[in-house]
Amino acid sequence: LVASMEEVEQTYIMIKPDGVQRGLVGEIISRFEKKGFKLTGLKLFQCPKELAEEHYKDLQSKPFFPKLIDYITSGPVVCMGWEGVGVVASARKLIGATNPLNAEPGTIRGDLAVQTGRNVVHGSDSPDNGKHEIGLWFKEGELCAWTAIQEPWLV
Ligand code: RTP
Repeated sequence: LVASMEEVEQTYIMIKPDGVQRGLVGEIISRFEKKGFKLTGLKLFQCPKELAEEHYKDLQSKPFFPKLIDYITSGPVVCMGWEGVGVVASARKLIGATNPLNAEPGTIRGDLAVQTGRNVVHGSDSPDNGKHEIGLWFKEGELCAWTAIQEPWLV
């Protein structure tokens, strides 16, 4: 029943400025909490241009890159670290396809978004990137390692 340390992954989830502006922060956090993942970091943050460019550097050559940087820096984002077995792929499933019109109903983008350029949330695409992005967006001391005190069915 207890997962080994190797199975436990970290992912970086970010509510983009449109999610904050539209009042979807609670709704989006709830979906990861209800699934059963563990929150390890959480902050509201105005992202500087340099950090947005670093985070999305793999997309540097894309024609939409400047618009993407403007979007991500247009207002505060909510930065989150989530931990759990299989959390990276599972979070991507909960988030849904990049283009919200292709995202299944029941997913965050499928339920809450319409445009690729306003797709409300980001999720790391591999366990290595999960660790890397958490390191990029959080300072030491901002993350919290904690253990649930009791299994809920024993309460
Ligand atoms: P994310 O990194 O935000 O979780 O998104 P993703 O993996 O689903 O998609 P990716 O291809 O890595 O693109 C990153 C973000 O760039 C914006 N985008 N705009 N054609 C476009 O205008 C376009 N394509 C991508 C989206 O905000 C996408 O989430």
